[in-house]
Amino acid sequence: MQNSETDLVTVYIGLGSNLADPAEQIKSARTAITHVAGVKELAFSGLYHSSPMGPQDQPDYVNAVMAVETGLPPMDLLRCLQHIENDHGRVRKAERWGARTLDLDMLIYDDQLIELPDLIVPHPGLAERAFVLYPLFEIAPQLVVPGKGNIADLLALCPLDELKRLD
Ligand code: A4P
Ligand code: MG
Repeated sequence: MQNSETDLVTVYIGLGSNLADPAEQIKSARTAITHVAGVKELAFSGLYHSSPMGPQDQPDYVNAVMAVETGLPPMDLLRCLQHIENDHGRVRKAERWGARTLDLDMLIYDDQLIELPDLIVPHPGLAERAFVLYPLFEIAPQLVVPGKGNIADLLALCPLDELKRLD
C-alpha cells in the first residue's frame, strides 16, 4: 500500500479537446482530476490553441498540461483518466487521431520508463508535439524527460507551428 509521503511522485498529464466547447472541457477535466482521491494538483499551464495533428477535417484543439502529485500506481491513474474521458462524452472511433471531446494522456510518470500493452510512458509523441512541449515547459522549465533529455533542448528542436497561448 502506498501511503507514506515518500511514495508520492510527480506526474504530467496532457489535456486536449476539439469538440463541444474545448476550453470548458479542459477546465472541467482539471477539476475532475483534482477530485480523484490521492491526486493533488501541483501546476497547470495556460490553455493553448493548436491546429489538428492528424486528419485535417476536424476543428482546432485546445491543449494544456497539468502536473500532479500522487501515490497511485501508473495503471490505476490511467484508468482514472479514462473514466474522466468517458464522463466527458469521449467516443472512441476507428479513425486514428480523430476529433474528441477530451483526451487525457499520461506524459510522464516520475522518472519511469513504462512499456506495457496499455501504457507507454513517456508518451511516445511527446518530443515532437509543440502542443505538449510548450505548455510542459511553461510549468516545468527545468524538467528532464526520462529517456529523452532536457525539456529546453527538446523545445529548441520543435517548431512552434501555429500554436498560440490563449489569455
Ligand atoms: N496508451 C498508451 N500509453 C498511453 C499514455 N501514456 N497515456 C493507450 C494515455 N494512454 C496511453 O488511447 C489509445 C490507447 O493508448 C489507450 O487504450 C491507452 O491504453 P485513446 O485515448 O483511446 O486514443 P487516442 O488518444 O486517439 O490515441 P493516441 O494514438 O494515443 O492519440 P494521441 O497521441 O493521444 O493523439 N492535435 C492537436 N492539435 N492536439 C491534440 O491534443 N491529439 C491527438 C490524439 C491527435 N491530434 C491532436 C491532438
Ligand atoms: Mg490519447
